[in-house]
Amino acid sequence: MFTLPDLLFPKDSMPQFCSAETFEFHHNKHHAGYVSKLNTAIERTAFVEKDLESIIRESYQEKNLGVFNNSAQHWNHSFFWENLSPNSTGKPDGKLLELIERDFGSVDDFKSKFTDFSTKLFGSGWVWLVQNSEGKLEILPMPNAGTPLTEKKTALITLDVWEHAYYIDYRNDRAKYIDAFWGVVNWERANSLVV
Ligand code: MN3
Repeated sequence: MFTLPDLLFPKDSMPQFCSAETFEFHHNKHHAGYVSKLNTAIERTAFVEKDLESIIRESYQEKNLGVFNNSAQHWNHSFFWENLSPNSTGKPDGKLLELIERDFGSVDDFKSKFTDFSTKLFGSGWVWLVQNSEGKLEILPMPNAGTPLTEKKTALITLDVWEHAYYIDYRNDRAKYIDAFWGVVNWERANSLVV
């Protein structure tokens, strides 16, 4: 049985990005819903014995969307919470900074490209900063429950652009939500994931 992970920050600690009400709904209703549907979907199947990443990869291969969507949404949301911090340093550092400058030119160029993909992703989905198998950074916009686990790429940063992530605070203004995201990115955690 999978369980909903606790948030590592108080729900009212990032009002400049999302209100406590948004975190409450997003975590306790949406994320919890995926966990609960995942548990139901894998009941009495061979998936019960497997870890989350194997379930995501195998259900994707088998086009078992009921299992894939809920398992990937569970993993994506768990990753998303950890890449937010009320004590964001505001800019990348270390190896991550070097790679961003190498592969995008500058931090500003990276942010503007990521912002552009996030603004233009049609419908619901996720935008990821990933590292591919050659070590190069890429921005991956992925619809619905899309996750870099199926692409064998290492996730470094993600932004949830499903409407449920911002509608309470921003209504339909996704651009304003994306702009506020840059103030709460947990760059230290992203840097620690660089291969
Ligand atoms: Mn979400």
